[in-house]
Amino acid sequence: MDINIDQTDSGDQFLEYNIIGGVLDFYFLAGPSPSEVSRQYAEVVGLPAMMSYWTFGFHQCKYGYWDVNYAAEVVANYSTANIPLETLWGDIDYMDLRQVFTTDPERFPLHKMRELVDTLHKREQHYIMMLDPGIHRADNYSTFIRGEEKGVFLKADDGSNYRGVQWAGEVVWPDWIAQNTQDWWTNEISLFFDPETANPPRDNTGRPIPGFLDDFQPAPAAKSGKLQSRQTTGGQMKGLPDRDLFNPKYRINNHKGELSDSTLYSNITNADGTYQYDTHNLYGLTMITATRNSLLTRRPGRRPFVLTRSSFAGAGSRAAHWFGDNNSTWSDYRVTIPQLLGFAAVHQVPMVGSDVCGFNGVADEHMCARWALLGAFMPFYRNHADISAPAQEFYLWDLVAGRAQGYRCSPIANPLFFVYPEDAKTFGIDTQFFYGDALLVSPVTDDYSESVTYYLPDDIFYDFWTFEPVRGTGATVTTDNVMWTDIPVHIRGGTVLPLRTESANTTTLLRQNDFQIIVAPGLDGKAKGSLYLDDGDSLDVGDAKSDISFTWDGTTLKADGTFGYSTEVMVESVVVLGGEKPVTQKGPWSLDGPFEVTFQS
Ligand code: MIG
Repeated sequence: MDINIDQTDSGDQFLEYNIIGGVLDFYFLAGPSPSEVSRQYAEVVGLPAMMSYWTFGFHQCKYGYWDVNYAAEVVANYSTANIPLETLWGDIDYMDLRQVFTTDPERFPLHKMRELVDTLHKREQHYIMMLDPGIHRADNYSTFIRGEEKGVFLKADDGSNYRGVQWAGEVVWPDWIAQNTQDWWTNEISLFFDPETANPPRDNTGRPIPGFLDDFQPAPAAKSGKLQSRQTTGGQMKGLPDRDLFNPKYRINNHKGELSDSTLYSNITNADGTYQYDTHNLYGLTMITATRNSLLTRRPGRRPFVLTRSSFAGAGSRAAHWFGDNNSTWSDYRVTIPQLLGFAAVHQVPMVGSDVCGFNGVADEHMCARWALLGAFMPFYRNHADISAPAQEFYLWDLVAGRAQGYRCSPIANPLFFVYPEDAKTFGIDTQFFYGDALLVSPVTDDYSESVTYYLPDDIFYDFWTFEPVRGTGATVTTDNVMWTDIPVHIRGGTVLPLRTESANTTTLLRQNDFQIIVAPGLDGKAKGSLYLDDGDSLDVGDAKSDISFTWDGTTLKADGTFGYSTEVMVESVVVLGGEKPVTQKGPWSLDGPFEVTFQS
């Protein structure tokens, strides 16, 4: 589809949709405030999925970790450099000949993989493996054979499997709409995780063995397939008849060439008779839906983590999103802010982030230093690079390692105009954002620069690093000499901020640290904030959660709400900003129930 945002000759703004297929569900969300529009959108597409606490930790990935030893070394190097590392990723390197659900017997042999993952788990770290949808079409590849048996692959218009070329060679692709695809996928995922069946005997690709069970027999793919046309015509909401599926009369303004270039042919049919022409935008969404279901079957009750770069409306209720293969350039560093804001504040996909330090090309120390700082304020925080890119792990450079040892708190990002909808000067700002609604992040955005000019609304702020009050005047401010280990962050007056007393190298350790509560009074002297606590992993926590609200009336901090999550973690201290210097009271206060802390004025 083409979406044009433009103006008429007389200056009236309009929005124009030109859509060549599919179904258009059109809603008007009346707000009136921008953040209300966002909440209303969530009512239409679904609330974002709960993410496990550990997924907010720092992730390291790279295409081209060529064996299990290299992967282990990366983990060790992070520890040696004392930089937090929560999760290591395995790109397609781990696969045997790039076939999903297999491991390379020489470079990633199974017993070493188990050792790697067991070691990570002992250290409270995690391992995530990448999956591709392209399934190697080979008669000795059991994932393909089982899929073929269940009829789960997309069909060409003569009813045969649609075949293409991808990582493993000749591949077919799952039809996520077909009846058996979910079961097949769930089975493949659980077989891959299940140590007992990780080394199944080779499938019989030769002669039948009479008198033995089915799984001793040659797999059906080895027999000759009967072709069955999937084409249907008209009248079933499957698209208008007589369309030219390759060259529709309206040509979308697609800079990537013809509709079917570099992707599935638009005339491929899905099991329900629909065409990829109409459904292609949903391919990624249907894949993450199936994958989420598979993970839920494997570990019922725990929050699945699925990450995709192919999204559609509603993706946030199933998965996290990253922005795909970006470049190690300053402009791609800058664009991560509007990308974050679009997904987190508007599309309701809050678990979002870019490949930190960039995927393609060469990252350098200065750019990576800035990117590491900015990435820490994005909900999904992963350093990732291509096989052709030089290594860019944070421990490689002093400037980057310096700050990567920093701090992280809860996600969700807001553009400035969500927080100051009355202030027209905030409308176009896409180089700053609020992390939550309390922290204003204003990174250095110019190439190799040490200064930044950013906007401070007419309000009271406090420097996040020094706690000094800063009176915003609805104008820009320039800060020079911003160190390479520094990122300007301000606390918005009127907020109460629960922070962990110190950072830690894994979220498991972080969760054992106490809280320090920062009170940042607004211009009226008041402030409020909140703290949500649960076990960080259960899908349904029932009553075992605490939803605590903090209010500050000028002299007393009151903590109230529900306290169903029992924890030994305490509130260690309360710090009130805004006087000549911050005033601190030491607790501890338990998080098992309401409490109050009064300051003498
Ligand atoms: O670039 O699996 O977006 O994250 O490292 C080619 C290899 C294919 C694209 C993914 C990227 C991943 C890479 N893949």
